[in-house]
Amino acid sequence: MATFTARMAPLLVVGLALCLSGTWAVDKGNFKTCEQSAFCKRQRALKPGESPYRALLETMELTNTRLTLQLINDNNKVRLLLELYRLQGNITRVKINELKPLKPRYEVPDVLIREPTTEPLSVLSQDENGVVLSLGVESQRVIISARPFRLDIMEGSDVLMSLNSRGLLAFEHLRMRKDTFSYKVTSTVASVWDNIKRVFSSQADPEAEKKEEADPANQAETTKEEEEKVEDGMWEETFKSHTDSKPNGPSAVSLDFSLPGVEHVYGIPEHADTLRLKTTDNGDPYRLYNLDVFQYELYNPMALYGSVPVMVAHSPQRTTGIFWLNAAETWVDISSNTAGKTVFGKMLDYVQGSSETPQTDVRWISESGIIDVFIMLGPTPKDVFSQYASLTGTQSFPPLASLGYHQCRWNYNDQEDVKSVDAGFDEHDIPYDFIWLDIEHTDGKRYFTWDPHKFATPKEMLQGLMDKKRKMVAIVDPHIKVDSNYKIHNEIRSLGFYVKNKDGGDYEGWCWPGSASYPDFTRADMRAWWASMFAYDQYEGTMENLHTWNDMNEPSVFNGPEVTMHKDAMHGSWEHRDIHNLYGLYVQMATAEGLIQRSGGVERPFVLTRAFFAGSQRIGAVWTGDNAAEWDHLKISIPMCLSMGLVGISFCGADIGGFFKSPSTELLVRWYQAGAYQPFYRAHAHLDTPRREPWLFGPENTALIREAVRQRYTFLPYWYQLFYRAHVTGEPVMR
Ligand code: NBV
Repeated sequence: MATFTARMAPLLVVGLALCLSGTWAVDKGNFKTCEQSAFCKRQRALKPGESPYRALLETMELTNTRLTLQLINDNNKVRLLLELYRLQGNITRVKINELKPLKPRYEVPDVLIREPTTEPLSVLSQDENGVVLSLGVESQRVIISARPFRLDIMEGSDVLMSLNSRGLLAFEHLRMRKDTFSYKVTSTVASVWDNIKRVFSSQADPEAEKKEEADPANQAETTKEEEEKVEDGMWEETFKSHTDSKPNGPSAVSLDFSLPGVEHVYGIPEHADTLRLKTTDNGDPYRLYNLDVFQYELYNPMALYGSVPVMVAHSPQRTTGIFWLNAAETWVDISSNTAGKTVFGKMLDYVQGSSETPQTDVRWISESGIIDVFIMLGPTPKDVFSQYASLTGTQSFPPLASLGYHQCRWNYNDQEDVKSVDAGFDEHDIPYDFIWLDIEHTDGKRYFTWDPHKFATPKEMLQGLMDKKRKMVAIVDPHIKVDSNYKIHNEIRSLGFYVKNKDGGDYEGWCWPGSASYPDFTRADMRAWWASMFAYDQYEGTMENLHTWNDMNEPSVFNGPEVTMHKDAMHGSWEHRDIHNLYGLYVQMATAEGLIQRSGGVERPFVLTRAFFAGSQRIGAVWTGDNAAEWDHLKISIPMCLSMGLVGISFCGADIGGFFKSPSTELLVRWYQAGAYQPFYRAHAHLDTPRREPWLFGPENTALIREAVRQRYTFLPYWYQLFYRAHVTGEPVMR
């Protein structure tokens, strides 16, 4: 592993200086393309065609609300188990897992608000080619075709959505590594499974064993290992100087969805791209992998800080949605039969009576986990919003003040500075509610502490703000300085709460404090401990008007692969690979819980996060990270926040003025004016940029900014109302 040393810090500074002096470009070489991500490359090499999967109709079992069916891959004889559910509110859930995985595969916890309510399913007809199921409402049916396996969801004579119609279902089963583990190639999956169980179970049950042998599902069609090719990147993958050890080998899952009648698809944030998603035939798929991307580029499908694996498909007739519940690195390909056709071309088709219906095809590829997909059948956009909300919850209802204006910069230097900025607002008669402190307020980047010189009396500062009914936000990042004199570090270490590296030691990476470890937020006991650290007697110098900002929670690891955590780091028995996109959600969840608890469960918390996942809307606000003081960045803030709203996350904003570089006065004013109409309204600026408080640009511009901020406050009751609606129904605030 390449280590980042203090001697390399100047490089970082040079990087920052370069970007501040004007050359804006993401270093694409730091981030993988699909071609450089072994599983994406493998899966994308699979072209549409006949699927090797066959549904074994004789294995079908139907209880009142659950259908199960085995699928077999005719190439390698590995069996999968398909489960199908009809959920309350016009949602169909399809789960596919290995019938007998060598070990359990990760199923995402804590994102669904509850176990969804199932509704009755019934078989309408069945023959050797397939099964027709009734979905109970509006003549909706699911047709399961056996050979090859595909699934069509119909309403009347319309196909609403088809799964595996392009034959791209792929499920890399867990397997033994051949060169390090010798076993007979003729052994069956079942016997490997049995051996493992025998070794690990102290009380073998002979009766159960007999039953298993009699089960046809376990019998040896399965000389599967004979067939399999070992490709580069299956058991180890190197990117730049980082090697991913992949102890579990290949484990990717993939599935295609066809959307007849659909020309417009939206969602799957976070990408700095147009609202309507583009086809990906001539480039990379959209990538969902929470990453700290320095100087992100606009209009491309590269991953950014957060991921919500939800796509909304819209046509004048119907809106549907796909929620792919998987927290591993994911890529989404989009193609369309009308892509590239001009409006004139489409009209010509229409006049000439061309019978081809427009269609969008999408394909989801994830590195590990299972296929667990919720198909939200609309039919209206509002229905899709409430269907998604019924699964993952709605936007938390924010404290009213947090909908006002926020004044931030990296950094307000000391208490005096805070006081004078605060006074500046009064002097210039500009309303504001929150002033923010970035990482420099801490004692050497030790979160939950204050710099003893610059912020010697934090309570006094907070009280000063409180006297004017104002609030403050202080940053708390999840990388913890490895320092035996730091209470937070000592406790996390002694409680064994850090993420582990592949060899079992505490995972260490490089971040703002230097060497840092990362609490394992996937653990409920860790989250409870973290929450308890926000108590007034633990987090010294705090009061009820201090709220929290979680940054760098992708997590960002300066010297890690793609600036994040190694995929073979361990969270208990799960690899970081399985949970990566969930980490940021858990950080914000534990933090918000802390703020709730410290108020005795009375107050609604305000917590801003940079990384997010499906369900983050239940916790707090999100911003679009490190943008730049450029017109294009102001423009992109609109589709970026609209996209998030479509998938539940309404409380979204972009740094007003742009984080990197210095805005022209006109850009700054325009940004204040546009930002006043976006849900989260915060000005922010990089450490090395000149100061830009609203009164520093001459009286005319101060007046324009004052006017914009006052407009925001004039509409505050309306914002509050919109957020209440979002909280109750799931409909987006920004439209
Ligand atoms: O904590 C410093 C910054 C913060 O101001 C910004 O908003 C975050 O997105 N943080 C990133 C780390 C450094 C960025 C170069």
